[in-house]
Amino acid sequence: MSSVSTDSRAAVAAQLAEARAATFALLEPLSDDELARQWSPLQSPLVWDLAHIGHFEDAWIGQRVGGLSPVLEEGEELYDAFRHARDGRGGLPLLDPAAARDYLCRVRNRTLAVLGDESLGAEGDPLLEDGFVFGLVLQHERQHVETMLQTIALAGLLHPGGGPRPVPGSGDVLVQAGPVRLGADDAWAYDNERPLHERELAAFRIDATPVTNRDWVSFVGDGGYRRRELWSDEGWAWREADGAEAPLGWGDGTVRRFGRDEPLDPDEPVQHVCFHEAEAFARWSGARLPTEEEWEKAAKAGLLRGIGEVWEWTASPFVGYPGFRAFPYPEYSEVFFGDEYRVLRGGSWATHPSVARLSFRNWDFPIRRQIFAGLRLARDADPIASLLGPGDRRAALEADVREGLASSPKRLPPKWHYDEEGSRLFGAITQLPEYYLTRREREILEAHAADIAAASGADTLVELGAGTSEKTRLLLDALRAAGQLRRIVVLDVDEVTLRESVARLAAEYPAAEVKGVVGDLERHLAELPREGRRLVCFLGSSIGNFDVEHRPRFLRALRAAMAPGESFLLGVDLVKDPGRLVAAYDDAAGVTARFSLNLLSVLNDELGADFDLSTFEHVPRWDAGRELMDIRLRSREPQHVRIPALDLEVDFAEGEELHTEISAKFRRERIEAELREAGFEPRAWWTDEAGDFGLSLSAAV
Ligand code: SAH
Ligand code: AVI
Repeated sequence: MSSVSTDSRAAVAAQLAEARAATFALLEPLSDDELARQWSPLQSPLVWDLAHIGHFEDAWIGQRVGGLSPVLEEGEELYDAFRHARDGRGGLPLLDPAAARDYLCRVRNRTLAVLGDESLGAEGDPLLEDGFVFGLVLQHERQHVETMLQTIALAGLLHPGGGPRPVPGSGDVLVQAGPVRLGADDAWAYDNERPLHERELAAFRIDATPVTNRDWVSFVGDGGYRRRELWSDEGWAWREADGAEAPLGWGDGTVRRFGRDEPLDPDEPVQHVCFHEAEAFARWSGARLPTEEEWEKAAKAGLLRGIGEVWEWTASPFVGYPGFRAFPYPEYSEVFFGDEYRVLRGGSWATHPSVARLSFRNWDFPIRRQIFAGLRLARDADPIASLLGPGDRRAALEADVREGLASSPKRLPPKWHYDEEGSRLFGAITQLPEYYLTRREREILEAHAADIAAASGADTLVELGAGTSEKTRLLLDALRAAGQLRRIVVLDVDEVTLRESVARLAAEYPAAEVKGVVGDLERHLAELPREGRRLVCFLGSSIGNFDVEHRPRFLRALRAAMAPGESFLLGVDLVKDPGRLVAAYDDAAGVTARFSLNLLSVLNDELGADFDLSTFEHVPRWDAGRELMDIRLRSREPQHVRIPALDLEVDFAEGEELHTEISAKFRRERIEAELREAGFEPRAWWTDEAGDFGLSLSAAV
């Protein structure tokens, strides 16, 4: 501290005096009995905190820096925080309040003497650099004032009180992907805030304001504390054991504050909730807790309001930053690292500003609610991940069209039917009297969704070629009813339909995390999200649209993307009377024909082709040998088609057919053999009453 001027010594002394005045003022109204009582196993007796403040100061300044012997012989034994757990401190032979105050004064006199010593810091002790050790002692005392205030609140002792100021809710903000500088290198920053370092974060959304009492009232009213699916296993175990039905201190429209029942202010940030409650609330809101990195990035960018009203739970466990070095002693932070604690950020109304810096990391057990803690919600920036961006989609379409129209016979892959209009037309097909597939599959799901939920034990439903996920609701409802549903992932090539579907699913299943993946089943199975225990569904007999020779490859790729024990639910249309099959693909209203022709519209729209749709006709045939519907578009006349985007010109002879789709029909033995071949073990098989459609549930083995 030799580099520190007399002025800064005076400033440190003034800050020490101010902190001490606050400590004494806080306890002044309380009787000796109130100070000495162990009010809760969670908190030390107030008189312990008081003397502990003196002990900490003496240990670091008088003893460590000044080289003096302890002011109190038994100080270490009684007041070292690691000697006795909080709940045992009431039974110790503690100093009485008067003696504790006297102890603090004697320690302080020595501190001031050390601070005034002109030779201080001459030997370059890192503890003294920029007066670090004085900052340590100061912040420690300020933090204990907050801890003591928690005890006073918990004990219901009458006190001038205080609480968070109202911060009316005001929507969320988008934080763009990019780097953030985390931590601090300020002279008085703690070791756990160091080193200052940079991290890349994905884009996210975060609420501008903390969750309010108004929000929490809705959560309680919606059965938030009774709905198992909103809680983690650990969180539910806590809720069951504690019996919590609302934040600590809530009555009927009131909140108990320092021994008084006050009306609940709807605009105040909620406080006295534990991490588990915060997490359940976030899930109920269709959101999540921010990570501490996200919180710090948004806070440092000045995007957050209401910081410093309540500590805010984050999703982050308390761990050291890369390059962490314990200083000045491992017991400050390092011994708490691990996944037992969760980080809280920001500071509460009871936190002194010298502690409530944006890089400050508080931590506590996830079950603690006596702290002045609330939360703020965050969300992924976009629930849709695109593996098939506009560029990729275009490149794939171009390659398929170039190759397909150059081959003989001409052909195009069926996936290109599905732009927004194609998906709409498919929706119309499912309503046609001739198209029994959707209704039959729904009938099976109505009868067996609960069996499927139970047999799969899944907490995550992944749907391939999801479309609007209409029938899938039956499975989702069954998973939800069983208290299993955590996550929904829907994959489709059609981004427009997928986005709408994800928004609706998120609204209908607020307790689940909903993700959409824009992707191609033939290319992107390996990139499916892997979280949770998954039930992968491929419904509607869409597997029948793959080329026969691609089916084993698809099933093998899917198996490779799954973990043993995960489940696969596959819907297949069964071989039946050809008359009914052809009718299903050649409906009287002509909807299927429009669906088929839409493939040419996609080429016109996206590649500037000049197909005249009226010169092609929809031709569905039953291929009895291969047991599949073979669907083509036949040119009614000789014609010449231009596709400018590909610099391609194509001729069609009169009657020439373009292969657009097959729709294979199945028999149980055959599809089960194919599943086995790919590494699945068929576990259950159901059909509708009429035996038109089959649903197979298998396990990845
Ligand atoms: N599963 C729904 C929808 C079936 S329609 C049901 O059972 O009713 C087929 C769906 O698969 C469409 O939404 C289409 O966009 C999608 N699809 C077709 N080929 C695909 C492919 N290769 N990759 C991803 N999705 C595909
Ligand atoms: C999506 N797929 C299962 C439908 C089917 O039945 O093969 C597509 C379809 N094509 C014409 N009509 C329906």
